[in-house]
Amino acid sequence: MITLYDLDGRDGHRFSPFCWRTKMALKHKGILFEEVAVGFTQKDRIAFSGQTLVPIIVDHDNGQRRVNDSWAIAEYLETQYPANPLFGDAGGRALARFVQSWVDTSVHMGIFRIVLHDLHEHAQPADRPYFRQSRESRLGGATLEAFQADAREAKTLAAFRSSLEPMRRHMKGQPFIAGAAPSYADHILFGAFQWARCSSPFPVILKDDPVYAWRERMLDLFDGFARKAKGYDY
Ligand SMILES: N[C@@H](CCC(=O)N[C@@H](CS)C(=O)NCC(=O)O)C(=O)O
Repeated sequence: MITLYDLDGRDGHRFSPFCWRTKMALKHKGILFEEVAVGFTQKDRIAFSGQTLVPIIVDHDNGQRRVNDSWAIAEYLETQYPANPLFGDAGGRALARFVQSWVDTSVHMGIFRIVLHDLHEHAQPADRPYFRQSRESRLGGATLEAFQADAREAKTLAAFRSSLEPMRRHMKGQPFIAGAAPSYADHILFGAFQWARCSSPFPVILKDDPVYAWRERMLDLFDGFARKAKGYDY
């Protein structure tokens, strides 16, 4: 049994993209886990990990081992629980690493802008001043509202959707990033779309997009585990 520390939004919305990577990895491995939801400002509750971010796991079947950072967690799970591989071989791990670099930079930045104010509205009320202050200072002083509105302008939105073109082309030959079955690379990208889906009714991708069809396949995995999460259908 594993305990996962996840980010707590309002009314059961759990939108952290990095925690989604870990949740999908745990389901992929078939490992039982319980979730502990922690608000943005409840840093005291995760102080035991020696840092301030989620996801964090505690593995009760392995000496209460604690691991933080979604990539470190994926590697830990792969080593400790080799069944149902997340990466496959060294090439699969390298592919996942590349996908992570692409998602952490390009895809996250695009989605972040589009749902920024909705994220604020889906944070716990007590966490909203922290969220606003930390994100607005990261954005050089622009308000969340102004930044989100700008990202939803037709031109900016089209630029985001065209940034997904590598994935769109890749999907022509296969249903998942590494081939016939989902792998950790898929969970990384999927986390970004769950971030949007669990925090915003705004459709970041459209139904006629092959990326949408891939996201549907991901939502169906593990008996619709991610589809059941509190969010918005589009
Ligand atoms: N590189 C880390 C990033 C983790 C991260 O940024 N977590 C966010 C949630 S999505 C967080 O804990 N934010 C708390 C805060 O902003 O104070 C990973 O892959 O796990």
